[in-house]
This record gives sequence, C-alpha cells and structure tokens, in this order.
Amino acid sequence: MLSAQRACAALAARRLAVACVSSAQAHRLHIHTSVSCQDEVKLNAEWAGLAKKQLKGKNPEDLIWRTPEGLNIKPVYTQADSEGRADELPGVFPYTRGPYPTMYTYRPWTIRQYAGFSTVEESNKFYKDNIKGKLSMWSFLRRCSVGEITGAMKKVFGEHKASTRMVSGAYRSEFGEHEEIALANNRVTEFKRHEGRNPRLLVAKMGQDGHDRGAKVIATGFADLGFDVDIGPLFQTPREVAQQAVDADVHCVGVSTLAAGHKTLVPELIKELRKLDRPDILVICGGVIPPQDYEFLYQSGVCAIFGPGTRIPQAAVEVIDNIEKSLEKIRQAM
Ligand code: B12
Repeated sequence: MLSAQRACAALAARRLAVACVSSAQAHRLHIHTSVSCQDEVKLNAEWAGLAKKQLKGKNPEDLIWRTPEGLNIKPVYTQADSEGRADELPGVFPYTRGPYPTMYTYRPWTIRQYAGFSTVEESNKFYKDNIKGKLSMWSFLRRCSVGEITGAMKKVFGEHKASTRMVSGAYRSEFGEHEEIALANNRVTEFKRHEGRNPRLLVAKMGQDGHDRGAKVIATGFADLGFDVDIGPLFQTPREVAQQAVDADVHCVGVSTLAAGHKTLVPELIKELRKLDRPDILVICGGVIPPQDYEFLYQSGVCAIFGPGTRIPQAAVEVIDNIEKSLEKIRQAM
C-alpha cells in the first residue's frame, strides 16, 4: 500500500510539469472537439522516439488513455495540438476555458464545497495546497486508483473529518404526525417496556465511502422515532465499527454503503463481530447496492437491506422486528 502511494505521488510529481503545460490544451481539445478528434491521435514523433527508448522498446501509444467517456488523452501535448484552433480566453465565447475570466485564478475548484465537505475558502485552500503538494488531479491521468490518491493525499493533508452531528427533531417535524410514525413510535415504546431500554442502532460508514447524507438522514430519523442512535465517523474499518458496536452495546449496526464496498466490508464486519464474541449484534445495510448483490449479503449474515427511497418508519419497524426475533432466539437457546 505504502509503495503504491509512493508510486502514485512519484508518478504524479513526474508528470506534473508536462500535464500542467498541456492540460489547458487537452481540456480545450477534448471538450471542444470531442468526437471529431477521436481517431486521429498522433503523438509528437520526436517525443515518441525518446519515449520508446526510455520504455525499452514498448510502444508509447500504449500510454494514450481512453477515458470512460471515449476521449483519448495523450501522454504529451505540444503546440501542434492546438494548430488551427482559436487561442481562446476564459470568459469569452464559446467559454471552453470557463465562463468567467478570473474564475480559476483565485477560486480553483469548488467541488468540495458543492459536496458539502467544506466552505468555499476551505475548498480553495485545499486545492491550492494540493497543487503545491504535487498530488493533484493529474494523478488521475496517470491512472492511479482512488485508493492510491486518497492514501497519498492523506499523508500530506491528514484525513477529512466530517461532522457526525445529528439534527434532532428535523425528520419528525418535516414528516409531520402520521399513522406510520405513530406505529413506529408505539413499537419503540413496547420494546422498551419489554427489554428495559430503547432499541439501539449504530449507523456506520466504512472504507472510502464519503456519501454521508443517507447515514445522517437515517440516524436523525431513527432517533426521532425513539431509537438510541450512535453515528460513527467516516472511513472506519470493519474492526473499528465492530469495536464501537460492542462498546456501545448496540442491538444492531446499520451500514450505509454507496460506493460499492459492501461485498468486502460487510462480511468483514460480521467476521469482526464474531471475533469479539458478539455474533448477536445484527447487521443491516442501506444505500445504493445493486439488487443482484442482495442475496450475497443475506448469505453473509445481513438481516435486512434498505435501498434508495426507504421509508424510515417502515424501516424502523422492520429493524425492531429483527431485533425482537433475534433476542427471542437467544432466550430460547439459554
Ligand atoms: C450526492 C452524491 C455524491 C456526493 C456525496 C456528498 C455527501 N456528503 O454525501 C459527492 C459529489 C461527494 C459524490 C462523490 C462520489 N460518488 Co456519488 N452520488 C451522490 C448521489 C447523487 C446521491 C447520494 C445521496 O446523498 N442520496 C440522498 C440520501 C438521503 O439517500 P441514500 O444515501 O440512498 O439513503 C437512503 C437509502 O439508501 C437508505 N439508506 C442509506 N443508508 C442507510 C443505512 C441504514 C441503516 C438504513 C436503514 C437505510 C439506509 O435510506 C436513505 C433514506 O431513504 C448518488 C446517486 C443517487 N441518486 O443515489 C451518487 C452515487 C452514490 N455516487 C456514485 C459514485 C460512483 C461516486 C464517486 C465514486 C464518483 C467519483 N468517481 O469520484 C464519488 C465517491 C466519493 C467517496 N469518497 O465516496 C455512484 C455509486 C455507484 C455504486 N454504488 O456502485 C452513485 C450511485 C451515482 C451513480 N449512479 O453512479 N457523490
């Protein structure tokens, strides 16, 4: 992993000079003339000769990267690539270099702000530092994986810590008084009468999945219905989640998963709970999980799965059903 990170950083650094010079051209060429230039990818002959030598005979054309959108990204751009094309400026029609003349000079990107990760100021600082640290987006052009890039950036900037605050009452006040809510509430009250405490849920995010809205919505909604809810930080390992679940003595861990890590991380979590001698702690999943993976998760020990559009009161009742069934089984086995 460490060597992969180093390789990622080194590759990005090595390529930075070339990429920076060529990026504006690449951007223009590929966005502006996307389809027409698809099949005429010509490498600079002199560079190709040098590269071939350095690559010990391998074909430099193998370094042309075809993006998922079907664009060919060359390893090196020269002036010849912009021959016959207008020398465009940002803020000038057709705006291929941005709609405002100074947009990217003092406000590089605001993606992180858009994504709710930080303020505009923090986002810009992040990207400026990022570029200074030579761990920029160009790593993507070198086909580094998200994991490698994340690892390399983490070494320089530390890890993003998202707030795990819940907004109490927000769900209920939005939903209003409704039969479904009353039913779920009654079930929680009944549960407490029977078990001596509220049903307790740990909402967890594992791996590199930063989609935290669903987790927050679920945590807030379940808490409003009377559950005791713990919410874990982003980027936990299965072992950390299992430990937190055991420490908090929850009835159930609710994994929110939207970045395709479910088939690895969820079975791992179940294993860790067993290792900690708490196989009785239930595991449920929610988020964007392809339906064809549901059976795999059930076979791994997950007891319920909730996809996009989940109605929270119904999910809460289903979770209580599962917890009650499991507690009953344990009692019968004693
Ligand atoms: C917003 C969003 C983002 C934002 C996230 C901001 C944030 N702070 O959360 C940003 C822009 C950062 C982002 C980035 C990425 N995203 Co995105 N993103 C989305 C999007 C559009 C909406 C997700 C969302 O917030 N929904 C609203 C919440 C409330 O809904 P929900 O999470 O589904 O939760 C509901 C249910 O699923 C369920 N639920 C969820 N969790 C739990 C847990 C429990 C216990 C229970 C009971 C129920 C439950 O209940 C909730 C209420 O109904 C989805 C597409 C989509 N329509 O789902 C793509 C999507 C999730 N993203 C996707 C991808 C690929 C990415 C990136 C990898 C893109 C990239 N190449 O960089 C990155 C990953 C970054 C990372 N490290 O995770 C893919 C994932 C594909 C997959 N699963 O295989 C999706 C599905 C888009 C797509 N169709 O391709 N993304």
